[in-house]
Amino acid sequence: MQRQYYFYLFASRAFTVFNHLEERDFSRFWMLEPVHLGLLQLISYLEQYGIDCSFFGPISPDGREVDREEILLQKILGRAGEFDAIGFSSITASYRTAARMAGRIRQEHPHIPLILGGNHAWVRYEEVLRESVFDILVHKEGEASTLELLRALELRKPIENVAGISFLKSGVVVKTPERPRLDRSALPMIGYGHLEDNFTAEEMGGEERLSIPISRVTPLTGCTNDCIWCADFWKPQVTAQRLACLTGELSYLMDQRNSRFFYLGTHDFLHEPCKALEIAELMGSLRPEMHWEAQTRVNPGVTREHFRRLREADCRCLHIGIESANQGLLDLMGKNIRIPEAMRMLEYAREEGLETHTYWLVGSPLETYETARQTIGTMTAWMRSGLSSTAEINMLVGYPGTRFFEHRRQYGVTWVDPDYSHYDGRSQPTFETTRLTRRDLEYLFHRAMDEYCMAMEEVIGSREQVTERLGHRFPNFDPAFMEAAF
Ligand code: B12
Ligand code: SF4
Repeated sequence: MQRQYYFYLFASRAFTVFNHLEERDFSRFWMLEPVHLGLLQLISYLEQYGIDCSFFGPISPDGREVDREEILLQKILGRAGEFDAIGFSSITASYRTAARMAGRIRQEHPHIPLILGGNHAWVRYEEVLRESVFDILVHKEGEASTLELLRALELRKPIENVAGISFLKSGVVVKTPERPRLDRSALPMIGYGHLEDNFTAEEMGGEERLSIPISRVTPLTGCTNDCIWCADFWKPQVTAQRLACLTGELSYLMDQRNSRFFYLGTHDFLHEPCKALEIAELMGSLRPEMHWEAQTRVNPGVTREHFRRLREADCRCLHIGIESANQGLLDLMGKNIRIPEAMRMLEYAREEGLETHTYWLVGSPLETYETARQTIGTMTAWMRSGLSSTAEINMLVGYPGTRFFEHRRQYGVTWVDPDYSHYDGRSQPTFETTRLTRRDLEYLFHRAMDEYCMAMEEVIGSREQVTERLGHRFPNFDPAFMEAAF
């Protein structure tokens, strides 16, 4: 069912926002897998200060299924002796893999300091330090903390004075003070040049460089809202990248990485409509065959005129989180949107020629069978009416560190899955509540995907018709590529 869901998700996007992409671009989607923006950003920052870095990432040549973990591990082990420290990045779902790989490195190279960064390490720092071999955890933004940490290690100075890290000292967990947020507006460009550090020509499909047909750029970061289940730490301010830096990044991606579409990974693009239009103007001045889309929140202050100007600037689509069709649940989760306002915003955007992509959830806090059915029904109604040109539905994962997870009893949660590797948002329910069992959640999610596919079939055609229309632009359904591309 999930494959069919991905099929329709892919096709609906291929027929709308990606309709200028060619067979060649689609055949390169697998190249998106190793692009890790956080690590590559960290590398370019450290190199400014004379610290040499090498980037290792997973790759599945031509989309073939390979043992990603083992191949990656062998590559790191093969070169480990060259490094003064080895760092891993993980989110909750990949934490166990990172810990397992670090364990193998520790066995063969017991003296190399092992560092972990990324979203999971700092929300569970005590647990991670106690149960894994990682020596030091870098919390939240990594750039300045890692630089100071590496300098201290190099000079054999105590690391207690480095803000933004945690480690074990004589068996006791030490957490140093938080570091204020970095001014990210002038960071050096993401170190894309390091992508190929550890790939053979064969792994890159015989090409000299990996292509990034769809690129994610972030001219704005942060969100002033606070949904109780949001695991994102780039809150609460909205900060902007300098336009000159953005221009350089866009040119690089178009010229050197064959980018043909930009996804603005902004949490709230229309937070300040004037700023958004300034960015839009820049995006609109790119090559005519270049298109873009952005992620934003529902904002009742945005007018038709704003949408018209976005369309003129070649914006193809806006991504908007709706999550639930039940206003009571939206209020409870702190989403801070009103459904009629969301509908009006979508209507205006559609009338001005923009596509709209909405996000929905099964398993919102205090969800019942009825509210889930209401959400599924509304999502499919909006897809059928065209209010939402395309859509995505996910099962809520309560990530450690979020209010939903930490105060779960308040939300009727009776069980959480202890296996973090299931927290990837696609395989199975990770909690159970007094209102919905795991089986209920699983059933509702399957039902949601099923109804999604039925609605899509009405809108864009049967599988056979869609396959025919797609021609050679056929997707690879490996979730690693689907996630990276959509
Ligand atoms: C872009 C993005 C993606 C992209 C690309 C990811 C990438 N690796 O570049 C794609 C679309 C592929 C993606 C996929 C997924 N993502 Co995602 N993604 C994001 C997003 C929006 C931005 C990440 C980013 O680039 N940030 C900017 C960079 C600069 O920050 P960073 O990566 O955090 O890195 C900084 C620090 O964390 C630290 N750091 C990171 N690593 C390391 C390592 C070391 C050694 C050190 C010292 C420091 C350090 O330094 C970096 C620079 O400051 C975040 C939300 C967010 N805004 O953080 C979600 C987010 C990270 N994703 C999330 C999830 C769940 C997923 C998926 C599982 C979704 C799914 N259902 O499939 C997949 C899994 C993919 C995978 N295999 O890892 C969750 C993770 C929650 C959690 N606690 O686990 C987040 C937080 C979104 C959310 N709110 O729920 N994602
Ligand atoms: S609106 Fe989006 S980014 Fe902002 S808190 Fe909610 S889920 Fe997180």
